[in-house]
Amino acid sequence: STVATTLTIRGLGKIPVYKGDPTWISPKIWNFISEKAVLMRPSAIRICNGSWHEAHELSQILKNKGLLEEMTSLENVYVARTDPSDTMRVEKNTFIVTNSRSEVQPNRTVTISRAKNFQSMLAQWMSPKKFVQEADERFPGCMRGRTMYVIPFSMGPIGGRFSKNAVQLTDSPYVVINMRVVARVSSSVWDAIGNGDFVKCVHSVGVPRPVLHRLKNNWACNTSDIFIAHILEESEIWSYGSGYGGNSLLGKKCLALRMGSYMGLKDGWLAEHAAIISITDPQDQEIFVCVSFPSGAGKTTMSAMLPALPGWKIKVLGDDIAWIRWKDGQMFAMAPENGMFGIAADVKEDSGKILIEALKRDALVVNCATTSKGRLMWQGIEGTLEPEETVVDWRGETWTKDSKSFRPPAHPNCRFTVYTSNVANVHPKWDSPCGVPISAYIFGSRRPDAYPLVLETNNWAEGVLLATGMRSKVGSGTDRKSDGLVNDPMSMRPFMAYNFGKYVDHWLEMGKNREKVPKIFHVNWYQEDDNGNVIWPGFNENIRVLEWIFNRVRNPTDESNVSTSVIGKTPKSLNMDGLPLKIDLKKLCEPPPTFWLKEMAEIRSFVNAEMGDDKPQQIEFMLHELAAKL
Ligand code: SPV
Ligand code: MN
Repeated sequence: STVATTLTIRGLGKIPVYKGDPTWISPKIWNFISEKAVLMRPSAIRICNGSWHEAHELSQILKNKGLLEEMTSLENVYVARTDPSDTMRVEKNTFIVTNSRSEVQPNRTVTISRAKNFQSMLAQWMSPKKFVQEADERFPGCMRGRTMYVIPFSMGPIGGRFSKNAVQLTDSPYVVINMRVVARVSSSVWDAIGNGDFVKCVHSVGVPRPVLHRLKNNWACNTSDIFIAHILEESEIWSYGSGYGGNSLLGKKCLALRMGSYMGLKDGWLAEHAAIISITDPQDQEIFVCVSFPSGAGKTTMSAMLPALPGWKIKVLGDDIAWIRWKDGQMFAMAPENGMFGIAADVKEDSGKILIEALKRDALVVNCATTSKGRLMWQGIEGTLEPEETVVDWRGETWTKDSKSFRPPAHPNCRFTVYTSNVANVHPKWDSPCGVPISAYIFGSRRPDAYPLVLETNNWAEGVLLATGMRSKVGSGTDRKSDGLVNDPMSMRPFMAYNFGKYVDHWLEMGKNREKVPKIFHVNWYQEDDNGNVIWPGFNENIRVLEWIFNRVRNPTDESNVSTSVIGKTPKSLNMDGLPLKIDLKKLCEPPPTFWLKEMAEIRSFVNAEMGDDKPQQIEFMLHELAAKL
């Protein structure tokens, strides 16, 4: 690139500034940039503008360095293979920094033995003092010999009344090309910020030059030293050591969920780990719903669903994050993201048609395999391989279809980055600055046990209570490993940013004193029989459950297809037209009598441990009341 300007930064000296014009940037923002440049000591600065030209140029540079493979049979599709140690979110080194511990961890007046060595599975707290120590061990000089990219971005449409502006500094051009897909990256964000607030994001892969060790797959990372911190009061996010999505695309989990949920607490809204979709029936009636499943439990799949029942349509506004607030007497959900970062592994040609199609142009894929025909490959679609077609797997090793030692071609957390607007079933209102009015909130977990296929909770508060107790089998996107069920309240366990009792209280408050409160449903596509086989076909057949939900929302007084229990309502029947399997709906929807009693006991012990004295009275009251009724 040609040098646009040479600037002198006090404390750093002369530094070339490539591309963008620094005079666009207000002094307040420039202070942030120059201060961090002095700390991290890059050899150049590049001000990004989010253009196609910029993405193309960076992609070609990365391709020439062997970091990206360009898919010859597809249009503007690139594949990255990471260092095998940098493939997922790292929960264990993710922290929330606040002055007082109790803003993040539960208060406790009574010391019970359990509380003494209590290790929260939700947000981890760090003191500002400890943060300074940890940051001092990592960030000084961490960008030596590298270019520092300055990314102006907005979560939500640029200038939108509920959008949040931010600037991310990074030494990873790979992060730049991904960020411009998942967030709105543009020079107009400088104007949107003006002299106002913005979230300050600092990211480094932690590999200053000269590099003294051999990089794996040309992928720079420092995974033994990963550190991700959110300073809530300062609106600052610091991330070190990883180039993987959730650790490095700071607009996503760090800003739109963790920082966002804290902003929402103060301003009366919610930032949630949920897809936003619309369901349209054969009569062209449409409802909007939020769908909150834990990581790797099918939000993206559901967002791109091609319903098995004729005449029904699913459209997507966002597949991962929803910002929710009241407006004009209705609960609105807005998608802050510009793109999707979904799991590619196991996406199949039939059930995943829309996603397969979306991956044919303008996509980035990480840790999949590629074939000698210039195609993408992962487990689930090996059947499409031609006899002579060879595969280079995600580790960079070559295989053929008949290799005896055929291994999974892709990492189980192999992911793609695509523009929401490139997905065939995108909703025309997907980038509305206020979002859409939702009439139902659907929580779901991955549970092999008897948790019902679908349950309409009795009211907002009880729906929230059950969401508080959500447990699920963990997916492949995180360093947390477990064979059993892991608590994942509201699908937010890895993204919780403040005191859990306050968080649940905020949820309860959101549903109080309102006329039109969305119904809360819980679903479970993953019930298994005694042999460990799932007993519900899932995927595009889930429309049969959505049809029931749709009818419950549209005709709440029609109770003809409803079985009522203490916990809530379940369907008496579902539309099974065209389904070749015999479905035992009773088994799917009616757990044995002791099930809910045990479930309430689990919820009770979880909230006692994770909320301490901050447990909302209403939670205690509902647990008591439901247990009595059961
Ligand atoms: C998740 O793990 O929930 C994701 C992927 O959506 S990441 O952005 O990496 O967290
Ligand atoms: Mn997610």
